[in-house]
Amino acid sequence: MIKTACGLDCYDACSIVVEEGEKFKIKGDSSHPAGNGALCSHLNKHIFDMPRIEKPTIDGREVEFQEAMDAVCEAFKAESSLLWRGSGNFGVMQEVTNLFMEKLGGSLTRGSLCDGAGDAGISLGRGVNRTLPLEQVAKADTIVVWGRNLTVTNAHMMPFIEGKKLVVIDPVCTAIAKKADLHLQIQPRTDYYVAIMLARFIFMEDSEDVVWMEEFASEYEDFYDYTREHRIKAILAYIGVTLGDMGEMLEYLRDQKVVFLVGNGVQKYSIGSYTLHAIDSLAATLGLFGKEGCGVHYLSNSKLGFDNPFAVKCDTVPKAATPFSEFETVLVQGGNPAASMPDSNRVEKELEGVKNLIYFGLYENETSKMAKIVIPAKNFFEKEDVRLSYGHQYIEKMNQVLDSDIGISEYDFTKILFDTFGFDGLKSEKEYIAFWLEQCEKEGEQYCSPVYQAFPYAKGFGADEEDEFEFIEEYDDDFVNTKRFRKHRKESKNKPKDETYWLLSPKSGKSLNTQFIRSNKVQLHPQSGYSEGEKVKVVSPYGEYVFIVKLNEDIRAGCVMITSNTIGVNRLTPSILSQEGENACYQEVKVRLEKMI
Ligand SMILES: Nc1nc2c(c(=O)[nH]1)N[C@H]1C(S)=C(S)[C@@H](COP(=O)(O)OP(=O)(O)OC[C@H]3O[C@@H](n4cnc5c(=O)[nH]c(N)nc54)[C@H](O)[C@@H]3O)O[C@H]1N2
Ligand SMILES: Nc1nc2c(c(=O)[nH]1)N[C@H]1C(S)=C(S)[C@@H](COP(=O)(O)OP(=O)(O)OC[C@H]3O[C@@H](n4cnc5c(=O)[nH]c(N)nc54)[C@H](O)[C@@H]3O)O[C@H]1N2
Ligand code: SF4
Ligand SMILES: [Mo]
Repeated sequence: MIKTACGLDCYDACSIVVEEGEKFKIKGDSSHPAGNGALCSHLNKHIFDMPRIEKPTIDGREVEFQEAMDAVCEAFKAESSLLWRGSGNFGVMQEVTNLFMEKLGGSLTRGSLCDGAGDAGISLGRGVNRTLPLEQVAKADTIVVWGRNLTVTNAHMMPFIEGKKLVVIDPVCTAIAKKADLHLQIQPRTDYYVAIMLARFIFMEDSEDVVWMEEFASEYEDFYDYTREHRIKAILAYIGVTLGDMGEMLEYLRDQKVVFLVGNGVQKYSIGSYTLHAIDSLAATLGLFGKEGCGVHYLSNSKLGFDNPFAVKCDTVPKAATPFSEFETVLVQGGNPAASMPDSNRVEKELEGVKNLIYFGLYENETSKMAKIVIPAKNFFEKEDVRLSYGHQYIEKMNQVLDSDIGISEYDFTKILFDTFGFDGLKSEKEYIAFWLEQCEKEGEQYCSPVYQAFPYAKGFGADEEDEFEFIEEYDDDFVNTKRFRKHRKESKNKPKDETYWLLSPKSGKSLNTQFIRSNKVQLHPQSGYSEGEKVKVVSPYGEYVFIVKLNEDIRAGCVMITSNTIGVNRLTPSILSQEGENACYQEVKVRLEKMI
């Protein structure tokens, strides 16, 4: 029996069994501790339905591989080069191309489109962002799903939360919210305040864990004072909850084993780091670190504890606001920045200013269409790799389980560049893969993170576990009623009354970001006055686009939802960076709707 693992960017990092027989058939690995023997529709269907790029092209003309790679090598002789890597494949071997950029003196990106703001907030409090093991999730009394669309983006977590008390904090009444004992359908971008208010109430009623804090978070009295600087009545009104809701919430937190499953949704804002830091500070108030059945589970740092052979010293530019046109040659690998980055209007202009845009990927998309040179890649079934996970502690060897004439692996691509430029130092693919796997812990046959701890932070915080937890002590909000937005509203011809909506842009079950099935819909609350199937123009300070209306009464009034696989969604989003973590801020934007006549 051959196994491999799913390379898609997803919490679950499923292990896959390739069934014996003539035809290539796969199924979930029922022996894997994180899966339950099932795969999702991306692997059961979408990935096999998706037409691949089969031939390399130069200026749209199909060419032989040799000619295309000669053109790539020629392009890298330019004055300045940038590698922009997306997360289309999560295998560690994706990063091997860094080694070429270092030798060449090219640039890479820093920061993130994804979880960087939250990660920065966690690092401020805990020093390092460790994984909360799934067995602790399974031992909790209460699960708080906080801005994570569990059934869609992290379905393999479901068996671990079965039968527990369930609270969901989300502006949308998601499928998991419908199952919850309590759903706080809050106003977007108010999670920081939710956490601070809850911490304040915990202190007020003396439910805080003084014994734990005395040892691990001794500045707690300052934190209590800090929470008291926040006015209760005004803030609860701003969040959109009542004192009664908060009282009910406390019932689920007080004197219990609690796990917060915090998702990407809470931190797609300039203030995203403060939100995670505040949630962690609430968790510390309750003494939820280092204990059985307790903790905060966010997208963890999967490379923590590894000596990364692809870590290089290069100049960097911020990923979420990349100034592409400053480079003569840009290699886009495993991503679709023309659609996935915020502020597509800016990105498009920037990409048009690149002399040699090289796209290295599997599928045609907005970025491949703009590229001068297109190089087809091998997919994760067709090459060797190692799969780490940001959702759990388990690690898989990804084996080549399919032969294909299509495409080239990242390793082979890098090897050609090294050979052509006469660079030395590239080791064999096998050596790199062995180097990653050697560093893993092993539980029987199962690879595990080298820094796996059953009870993370039980000894302390920081990389050496010698520090205390640092509570949040400042919050710098620069958005609510920003001058920029008010100015825009004044200048706008079709003056909105007051119908400005928060843009929610979560993931879709039909796609993995922009891979697979795309959408053209904007989801509106029926109260918005629009009808199903109608066209509507959505306008933000950054751009506008026409979508088809889909009514959805599960969305909080005052919000619209456009999922990340929707064509045109990022014409509406800003290319600002989060205050910490240099992350994209997809939801730091309000939009208005214009009727199409
Ligand atoms: N099917 C599928 N699975 C995926 C992906 C995919 O594209 N498709 N993408 C993968 C990737 S790259 C990532 S990063 C993960 C992310 O997966 P998740 O962590 O689930 O993140 P999102 O889907 O972006 O948003 C989660 C929830 O946050 C809510 N939300 C929005 N704004 C707020 C807010 O201000 N406060 C609160 N409390 N909630 C809010 C949304 O309504 C949504 O229900 O999923 C991975 N898994
Ligand atoms: N509006 C909005 N925008 C978002 C988000 C959102 O929630 N809302 N989410 C953001 C997040 S969390 C993320 S992580 C980003 C993701 O954004 P990107 O990292 O740009 O990922 P995708 O858009 O999914 O594009 C992935 C591409 O990788 C290629 N690919 C797949 N496998 C391989 C491989 O093995 N080798 C190579 N060379 N190429 C491969 C495929 O051709 C595919 O088109 O999007 C961000 N953009
Ligand atoms: S996309 Fe996620 S849930 Fe689906 S098979 Fe891959 S790892 Fe598992
Ligand atoms: Mo992501």
